[in-house]
Amino acid sequence: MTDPTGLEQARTKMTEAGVAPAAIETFTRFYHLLQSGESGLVREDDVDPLVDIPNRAELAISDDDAADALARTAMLKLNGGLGTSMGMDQAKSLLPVRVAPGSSDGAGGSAGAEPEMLTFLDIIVGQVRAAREATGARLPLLFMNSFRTRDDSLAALERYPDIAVDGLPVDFLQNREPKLLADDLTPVTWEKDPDLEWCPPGHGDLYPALHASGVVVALLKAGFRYMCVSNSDNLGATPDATIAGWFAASGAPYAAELCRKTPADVKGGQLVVRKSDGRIVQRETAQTHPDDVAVSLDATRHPFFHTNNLWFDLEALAAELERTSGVLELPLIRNDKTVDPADPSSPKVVQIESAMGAAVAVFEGATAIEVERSRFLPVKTTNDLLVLRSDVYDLTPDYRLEAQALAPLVDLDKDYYKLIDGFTQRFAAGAPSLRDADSLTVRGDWTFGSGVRAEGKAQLAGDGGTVPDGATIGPDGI
Ligand code: UPG
Repeated sequence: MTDPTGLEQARTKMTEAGVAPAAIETFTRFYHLLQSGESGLVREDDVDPLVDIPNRAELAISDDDAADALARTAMLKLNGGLGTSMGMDQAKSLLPVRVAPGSSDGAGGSAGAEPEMLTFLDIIVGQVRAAREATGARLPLLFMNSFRTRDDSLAALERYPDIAVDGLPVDFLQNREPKLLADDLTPVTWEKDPDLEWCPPGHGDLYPALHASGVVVALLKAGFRYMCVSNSDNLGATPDATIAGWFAASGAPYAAELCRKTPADVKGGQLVVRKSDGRIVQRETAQTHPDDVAVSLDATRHPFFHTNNLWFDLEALAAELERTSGVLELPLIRNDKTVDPADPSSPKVVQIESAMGAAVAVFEGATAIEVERSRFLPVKTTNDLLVLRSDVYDLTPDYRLEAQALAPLVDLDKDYYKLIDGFTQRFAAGAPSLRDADSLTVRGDWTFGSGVRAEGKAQLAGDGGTVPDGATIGPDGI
């Protein structure tokens, strides 16, 4: 049964905590949807695949048009999420990813100076600085942080005082909302750690958070017209003049970058065409009916994956935020969890969430573009992190991760490698070479020595042990 006072309690809690009015109204709208049993599901029978889109590789944009559009583009990174699925209680973007160029990789495990490791944030800053230098574009770099990620991220960014330009802020804060008890939808109380009573409302909160921050208006005043938004865990989303030029010429208010789907693309979303009105809508994993999961992942029917690299015309965005007071009509995503994610016996809660990319249905004339895989290198799991740390990629002097081989499908034993601590311990001597691997499957508790190579359909099975320095792992193990 739903407690009729649940919504009022939640609104009061948010008001007292100083949450922005647009976020409280957004929460209220979603709360009503939740109460009415709205699932947000997008059923396969109601949609057609989205297939007919331009391809970045085939665009004919003049260098001048591309440079002109990039000069009016700002970069925004979504940085509000914690790497909870990897057992982190910090921003995922603070994870070390690569050894800095020129620093020893330490893969010999020998004594001596520790190699300098670059985090996602370091690499993002490096990419933007390099693009500024190469193109002369001002390229403001902004982050959307949450109350969980702000302090740590800003502290890490202090070493880059040049990332803010034209008096624009380096970040703005997204909102927070109460977790709701699954039983009666009242705000949960958790005296052990009252911080855990709150959660960020998903990246669909971009819109109320932008509205409250005034950032869109500030960017327009500073002479910017376009904004490229992407996940801070996607190091492929570098400043791109060609896409900026295409987007400017398209006149579209909004565009999403899509990538050809691979077997690794399971956590995330896709765009589909709603049969009832021909509009492009987003379908996230959480909005996919269990009976539709297989078909949604079938690349022969739905060839593209949603990268969450989005382009906004700032004038259109400002107008939409103004028109709606920051409360965009996005679908609800219901996320069932426990109040303490680390304690499965703690009370069951519902988190009300929404996805940034669902706004594709809100903007009349929204469009999409196919991009190369190099623009989508997401790190959702330690499997993805291992590939990114390996020699499958080279880190170029302009901080791009350049693929040297097709990325293999890595599947590490969840019992030992799912959480970042376990993963780090077992790969302390460095990531194995994966350039010659089609896949790497590890079952059991294996600790990797240095200079290890995986080849073909590499597999380790059994209870585990040590993979000696210099060993080659093949289809039959070591
Ligand atoms: N994030 C926030 N605030 C939140 C929640 C997440 O800033 O409240 C950030 C997070 O830090 C990360 C990004 O948003 O940088 C993406 O979040 P994540 O949970 O990793 O991704 P998903 O929400 O599962 O999927 C998004 C898109 C999906 C796309 C996928 C690509 O919704 O459509 O396929 O990213 O990786």
